[in-house]
Amino acid sequence: MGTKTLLALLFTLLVMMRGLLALTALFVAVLGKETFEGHQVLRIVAKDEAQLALIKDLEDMIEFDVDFWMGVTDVASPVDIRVPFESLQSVKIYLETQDVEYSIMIEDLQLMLDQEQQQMESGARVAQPRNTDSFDFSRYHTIEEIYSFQDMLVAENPNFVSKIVIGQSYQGRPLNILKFSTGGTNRPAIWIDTGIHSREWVTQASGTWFAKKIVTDYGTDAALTAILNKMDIYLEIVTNPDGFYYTHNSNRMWRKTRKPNPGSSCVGVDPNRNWDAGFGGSGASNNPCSETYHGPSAHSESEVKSIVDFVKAHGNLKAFISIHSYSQMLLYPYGYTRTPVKDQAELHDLAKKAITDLASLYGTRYRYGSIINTIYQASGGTIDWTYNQGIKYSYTFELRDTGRYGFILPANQIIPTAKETWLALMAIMDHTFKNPY
Ligand code: BHK
Ligand code: ZN
Repeated sequence: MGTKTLLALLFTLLVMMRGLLALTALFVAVLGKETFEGHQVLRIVAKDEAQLALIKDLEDMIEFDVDFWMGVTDVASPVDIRVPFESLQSVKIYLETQDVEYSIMIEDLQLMLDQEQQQMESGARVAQPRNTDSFDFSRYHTIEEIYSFQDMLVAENPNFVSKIVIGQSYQGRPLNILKFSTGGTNRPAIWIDTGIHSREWVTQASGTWFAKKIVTDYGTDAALTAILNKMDIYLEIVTNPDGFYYTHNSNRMWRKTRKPNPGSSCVGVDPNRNWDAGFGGSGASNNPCSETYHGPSAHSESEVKSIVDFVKAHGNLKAFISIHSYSQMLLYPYGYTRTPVKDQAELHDLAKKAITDLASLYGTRYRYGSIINTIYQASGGTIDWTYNQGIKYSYTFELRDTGRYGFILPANQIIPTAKETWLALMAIMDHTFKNPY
């Protein structure tokens, strides 16, 4: 039997299995959490451009039900994919018949998730923190816990921290941002967001740590104090609350928003493809079932539109930092076009300084550069839009790790991750402060 016939056969089988999977999804909706027993994360390494194209094709083969954890970059960079147990054999055969090399990064995803859950529950047995000093930053927290942390921080620092509700998520959750301000009106400001992709849990956890760090360091750390005497900081920790809730209660691997797509059984839009910067171009999908679905129109997602409205109404943001995980990169625009930004040289040098500072703590190594040159072409991304709005210091972080644990980063890495990232954030904030424009 030829490879072509074999593949055709496989596809037929897979299409049949898709029906089964839809049924599974229904059960999950009724019974609770999706499980990932037997799901593996494979690391694929392409030998040449032809193999790279074959791996890219996997992205469009919805039948395979493959979830790209780390997308296709270039021949030198591995691609990480989560493959459900049901598709594992066929995907492996697909790779093997084409002589594409891969290794197994995660043998059984559910085992890892069970550990994560166990650690969260052992933390939950500790009494609810009554103030932010007793908040346990070394564990992952639910949206309720993070929202209550935010309120405690505001209550403890009424003259410094305030909460602004910039809108509502699709499901009606508040889109909260924390404002750190020592006075003035509409001061030049720095924006930081975490968790726009809900499954990237170390980002929301780090964001929570940053909030406490700002309060602790103001008045004691000279550099941060100087910044905050002239500028404000805005921090949105749970930028995709519906998705975040869903990762805790239904599907740990959820990335997108939770808005239904008319005419499709697939839910959600990729909020990092929904911005009005090359919207709908290469590097985004028009398939609602894709993890990179750009949505019906730019800013169709209220989680995105609320930030857009805030940024425009504020009009004085000088830095915009959007935090993702994983892969250890510091990126600047553009993602949608090869045309370099006019501030490329400055953004590049500052990125280098920031990742050097980051590495000084534990030696964690970051790559840096423009999105399109460093990861892949991606249209409709957050910081392409903010840069085009005139916010020069627009950056995206991809926090730890490089794929050993991926999105399931063990909780004991939260504080180290937050601490090292803070050094890079300080470098960017300090540069922004010292280079007014
Ligand atoms: C980052 C910034 C702009 C465009 C793309 C990216 C890479 C990011 C993505 O949206 O595909 C990868 C990712 O979620 C993992 O955080
Ligand atoms: Zn992301």
